[in-house]
Amino acid sequence: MENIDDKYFETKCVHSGIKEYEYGPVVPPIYQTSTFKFKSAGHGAALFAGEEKGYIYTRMGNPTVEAMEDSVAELEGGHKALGCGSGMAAVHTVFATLTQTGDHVVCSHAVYGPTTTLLNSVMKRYGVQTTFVDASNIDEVRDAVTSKTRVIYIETPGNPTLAISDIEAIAAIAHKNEASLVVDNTFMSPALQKPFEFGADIILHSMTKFLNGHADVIGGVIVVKDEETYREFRKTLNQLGGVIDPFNSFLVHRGIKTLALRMERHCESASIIAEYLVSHPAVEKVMFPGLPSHPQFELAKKQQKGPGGLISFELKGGCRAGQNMMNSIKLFQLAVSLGGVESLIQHPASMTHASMGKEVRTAAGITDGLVRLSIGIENVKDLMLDLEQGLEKVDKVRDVVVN
Ligand code: LCS
Repeated sequence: MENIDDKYFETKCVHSGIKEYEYGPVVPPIYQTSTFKFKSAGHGAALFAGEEKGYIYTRMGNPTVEAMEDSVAELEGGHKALGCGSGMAAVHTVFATLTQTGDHVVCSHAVYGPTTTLLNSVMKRYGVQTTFVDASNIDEVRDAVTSKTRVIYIETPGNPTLAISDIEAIAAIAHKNEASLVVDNTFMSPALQKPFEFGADIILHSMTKFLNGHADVIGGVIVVKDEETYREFRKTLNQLGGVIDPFNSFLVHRGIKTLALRMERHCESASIIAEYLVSHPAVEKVMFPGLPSHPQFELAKKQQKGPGGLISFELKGGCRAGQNMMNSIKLFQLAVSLGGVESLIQHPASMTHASMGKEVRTAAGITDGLVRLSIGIENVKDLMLDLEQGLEKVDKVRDVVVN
């Protein structure tokens, strides 16, 4: 790369979204204000009419929020971004903007539980029907599309099975049918995957995860490719009101500075741990995009720059063994969420994906014995020692029933 304006990804993580502010601060100030004074009645009217640029009211825009939004938009290679109060607020805003009564959505089985539940409850009540498919099978996606399909929605890798969908092939199906392809890029972050480069129309993230990276913020973001789409989304978000606040935006923007570094460590340590789990006698199956045994290993190499920091695995002793292990582990924290500097362990069937119900979970390949790890940035040797002592105890305690 020869042009100083292009910048490498690591450099963008540090500098993106930063502007000139009064007194020359190196990081954006936290404009912790709900509203902004107008210079005159005419000025206020001009701002509302969109004839002048400026800030009105923090739900409609705020400089600290905007700095973070511009950073994410630049890292994803998009036009603009919209900060949301949570990943789910971003998911809801996407469906509320792109669909109306009578429309149809094709959604991957392998998505965060509440995304499935949102489509099966709120969106269904509003008359939007969804067909869930195994989006790693391109024929299933193609067959599910109807003349009413407005959105194809995928998470890749999917939560928690780490199934991978072909963004480029699905974008082609979407565009042939005048539908939008929405990609939840939470598990990869723009450090590892750039869905726009493969034809996605909308990207969203739970910023609660890798983008912030420090388990101290709930936030979401939507990234779009053009001004017209941005305005449509901004209108909906202003009405729904699920915006992020300035302080949380500041924290996410700060977290992003180390995104490239953190993702390198997440990938490196997760790769070592996945290999270790494969060779462990108590482990039945390991799902990790960096393993050649992953069914979409070649696709992962094509569209991902790394395998990511999530590993799902099944123990030979099933659910009981998984529960025993989770109760024995010391350094990994038994908690939902993912993508932070600290390693976490959780049980999707009884936790993150419990709301889906057993039937929907089974169709999505989420078995009762599946355990999910989010690998943090601790020394990998400490993590392995902890797993080793946890895996020694898999057979010791009573079973757990998951409804
Ligand atoms: N998309 C993905 C891929 C997610 O993993 C999550 C949350 C969301 C969207 C929703 O984001 P939130 O509203 O929580 O910011 N995933 C979680 C998980 O696996 N454990 O706890 C939360």
